[in-house]
Amino acid sequence: MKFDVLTLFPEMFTPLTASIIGRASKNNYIKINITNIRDFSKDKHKKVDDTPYGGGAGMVMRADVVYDAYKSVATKESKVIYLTPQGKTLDQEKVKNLSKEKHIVLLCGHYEGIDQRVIDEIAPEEISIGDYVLTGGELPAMVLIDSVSRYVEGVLNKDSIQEESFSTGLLEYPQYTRPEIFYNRQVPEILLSGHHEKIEDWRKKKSLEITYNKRPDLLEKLTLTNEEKQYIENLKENKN
Ligand code: 4FL
Repeated sequence: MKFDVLTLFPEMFTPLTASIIGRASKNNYIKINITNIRDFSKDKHKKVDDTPYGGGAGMVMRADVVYDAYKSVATKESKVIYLTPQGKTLDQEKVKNLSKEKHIVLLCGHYEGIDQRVIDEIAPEEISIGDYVLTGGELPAMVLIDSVSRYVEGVLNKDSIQEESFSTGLLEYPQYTRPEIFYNRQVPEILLSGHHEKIEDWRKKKSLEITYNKRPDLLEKLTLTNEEKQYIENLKENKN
């Protein structure tokens, strides 16, 4: 998987050299290429923005400069995404689908925005990472790269991706490690028992319980077995 990022602030992307994403890049499971939109300014002062027609505060990124940066990386094969609060909110299903792409181009806006004509011309898919305003699309682009890369072959070991609860649509069960007692709190007995089947059952129930208590909205989207539905009914009536 290759990511091309179009940004006025390439230095913001150094976090992607650390940890799992950094290793995935080094080992060539993913390729992250950062392009400075400013390199496509034809102006002797390297200007990339100008005052908005109609007046108002702030600056607008010029259509011609953004378009030339886009042209320098995009092919017919590219999935082009503009990170913007106007987009559909990124969720795990969208992340999984994007991981099937070969080439993703991420356009990051800054200042008061980008000239609408280049957005209309490129017609990128618009994606938001949540209903809040940031200083630019750079952090959202990194969030997308991180979440999508986790599904790329070789980036994670296969067990962790299958075991994780968001792939079942549920929240994670709690984890414990040494010491066995911490401030008088014992690790749940079952986890020390070595009964792998019972442990799996306990974890599944914990995932259901935590999802019901903290994010009941997530349960709406899921197809639950009758046993799972019954377990949740019992939770509601405090019968477990
Ligand atoms: C983009 C916020 C995607 C949330 C300012 C410029 C943003 C954003 N998701 N805020 N881009």
